[in-house]
Amino acid sequence: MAKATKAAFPQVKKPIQYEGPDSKNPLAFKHYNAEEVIEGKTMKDHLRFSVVYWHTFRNPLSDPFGVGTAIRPWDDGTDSVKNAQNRVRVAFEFMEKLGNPYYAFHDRDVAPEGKTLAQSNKNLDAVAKVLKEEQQRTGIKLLWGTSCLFANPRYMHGAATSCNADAFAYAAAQVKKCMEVTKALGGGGFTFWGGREGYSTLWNTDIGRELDHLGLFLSMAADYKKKIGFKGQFYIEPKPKEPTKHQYDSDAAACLNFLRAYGLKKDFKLNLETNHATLAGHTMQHEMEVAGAADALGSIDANTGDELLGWDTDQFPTSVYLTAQCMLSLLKYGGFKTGGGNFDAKVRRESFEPVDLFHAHIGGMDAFARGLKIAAAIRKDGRLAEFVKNRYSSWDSGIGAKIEAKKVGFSQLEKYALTSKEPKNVSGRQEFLENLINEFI
Ligand code: XUL
Ligand code: CO
Repeated sequence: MAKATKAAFPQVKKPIQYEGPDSKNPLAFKHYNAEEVIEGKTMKDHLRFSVVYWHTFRNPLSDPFGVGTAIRPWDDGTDSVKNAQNRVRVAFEFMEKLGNPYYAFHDRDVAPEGKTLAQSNKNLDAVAKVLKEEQQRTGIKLLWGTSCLFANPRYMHGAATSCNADAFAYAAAQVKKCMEVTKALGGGGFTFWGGREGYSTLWNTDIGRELDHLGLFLSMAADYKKKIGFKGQFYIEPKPKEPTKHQYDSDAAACLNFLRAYGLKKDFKLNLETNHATLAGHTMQHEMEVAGAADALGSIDANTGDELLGWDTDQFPTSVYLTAQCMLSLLKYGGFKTGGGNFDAKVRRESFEPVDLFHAHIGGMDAFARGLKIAAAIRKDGRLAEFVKNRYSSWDSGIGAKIEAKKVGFSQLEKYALTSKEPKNVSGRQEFLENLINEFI
């Protein structure tokens, strides 16, 4: 099959260019300069931007109060494999013009679900064939694949944590197939977002049994990964609620506890999403620091919520404070290895034209590029890191060093405290540090 016959984005004739901070062109990058080197690596390699198939190419822009508004002239409105294959050509035209090196998908966003599992698998193979062709034509790679284990009514009680063992089995078969396809497409990872792995009421729920089942499901996935020699990274994506009232993978700390309890820590890293962090009552910086400190910072779903709306609005990130925080934490923990900056974000219902998709992604990429430059400048300046290092200096020698080296216990510490002066604290200098950060933003 050839490329999509008619250009889907006629307003965008050539790839989006970097024009610098003074440009007024809405279809140009002001800060994202792919080949610019920062801390020894190009922006492209630092940020590893990825476009999500589900929002960018499948979201009709409906909300609970109204139908979808998105105008997507290339879509024939059917659930046919042919339409899905044509959409792949359009998606790659978009990404080629945007200049993102990666994309991510759910099995059911790229290919339609059939009447049977066998038919769904066949549909997925037929679309994956076109995905592969387009990947080869453009050099755009799959950041990660994932299975949609939450949309079909069979998963109303969850997938791995369903009360229905048949739903668990179906989900396992679906993940097996999607992992095979992800491997065939050279995917760099596979994500597990527990869409309905949680509960709506505790009156009907056996939490212990459900968690054991989730542990079993993910162990089987890890076994199968080894069996087929899939080398991609597994991720769990925390989210505390929505669609369920409580999801087991509620935040980074809950996921880490779960992974440790079920012996899965070695097999998984976390894919953190800003809007999920805020739904959990955390900042993204908090989530990234918790994951980073546990050597589990894998990838990020780069979006943002709205302070005044309480739900998962999945907006494109535009706050430079947010992106600077993200990039500081990311650089601190060594940057992305397999992961990337995955725009799990959708345009607003009112932004219904195809060109809005470009504005949205360009804005997100520029915001992250600025965040990267700011983070690198803060690191080069060194005062922040120096302050934190000094703040803990009592642990570098004397009694602190002895505690860290496990050379003393409570008895020796009591003796030390009895013979020492009252502990002398110094200021945390929060305001001083906030001002320091603002010097760079
Ligand atoms: C849902 C969400 C998902 C995952 C992939 O809130 O973020 O799209 O990223 O299943
Ligand atoms: Co996400």
